[in-house]
Amino acid sequence: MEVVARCCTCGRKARATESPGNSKTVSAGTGKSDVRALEIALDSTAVHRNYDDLVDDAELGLARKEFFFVYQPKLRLQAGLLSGFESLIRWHHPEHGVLMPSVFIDLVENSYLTSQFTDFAMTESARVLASWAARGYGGLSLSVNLPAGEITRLGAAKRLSSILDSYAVRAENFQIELTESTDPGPIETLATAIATIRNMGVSVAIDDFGSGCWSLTKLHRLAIDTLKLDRSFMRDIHENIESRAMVETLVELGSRLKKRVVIEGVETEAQFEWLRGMAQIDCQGYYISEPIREEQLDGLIERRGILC
Ligand code: G
Ligand code: MN
Repeated sequence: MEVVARCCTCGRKARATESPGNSKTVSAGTGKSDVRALEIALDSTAVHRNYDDLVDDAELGLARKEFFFVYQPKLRLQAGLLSGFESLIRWHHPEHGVLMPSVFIDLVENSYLTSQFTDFAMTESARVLASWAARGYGGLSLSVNLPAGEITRLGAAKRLSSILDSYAVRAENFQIELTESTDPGPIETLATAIATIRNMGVSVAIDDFGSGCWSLTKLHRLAIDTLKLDRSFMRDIHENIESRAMVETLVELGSRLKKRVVIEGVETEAQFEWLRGMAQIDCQGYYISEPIREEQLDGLIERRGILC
């Protein structure tokens, strides 16, 4: 089957064809780095289903285990070693192939399925963390993307705690990335939920900081551990002195506030080399590694090494 896919960096369309195994390969008449940056992202217009049908499909898909996670590493820059991973959901749709979250996550998060997906994401991550610890990778952290509403929901912290207990996972290795792009709700409610979760030992990150709803006021009010800078800042650092100033200043702000800072969207050697001049930061992006399958972890760790 041929589908239309979209390049994450340039938005250009490309053809995706079925390859052996259960994912697709994507090729396009684009430059080398574009090809590297291509991910299987179905154009939402290519999914010819209405909202209710897609929610039904997603519910069925959950039962049929069509959803899976890939894992993208973060590299602690100064040490040159992997510090942890982010789990990223994918949907192996029976008709449309592997779908990126941009196609379905809004729909899922605005439906009655939200809490089922949260449970699935937390349980899968706990299972994976337990398997990493058993294989000697106990130093790695793993983060899960969740909207604020999922941690402020009644009983959310208790549920997370029971999932971590059932896999005997150290809470310190678990992180929640708050993914909100619009209003995360009352700030006091969110601050309380974050405090409860951090008291358990789980850390909390603000995802895509600098874009969407994450203002400096919110940063000021929320006691979080990690700032993940929106990847748009890195895109043109080599052409734009102001982009460089933004990244430098936000990193400085993060470290002054004693937050860990993760730079997202590191796609080229030149971007990576430029970042080397900075203090303690973590880097994430295609230059370090694209998201990988669970079974590719050993190979990546062999090549990159991990923090103890
Ligand atoms: O905002 P968040 O970090 O949760 O987004 C993760 C998404 O970004 C994933 O779907 C992942 O595949 C994609 N991604 C990861 N690294 C890069 C990168 O270097 N460049 C671009 N454009 N997208 C990336
Ligand atoms: Mn994220």
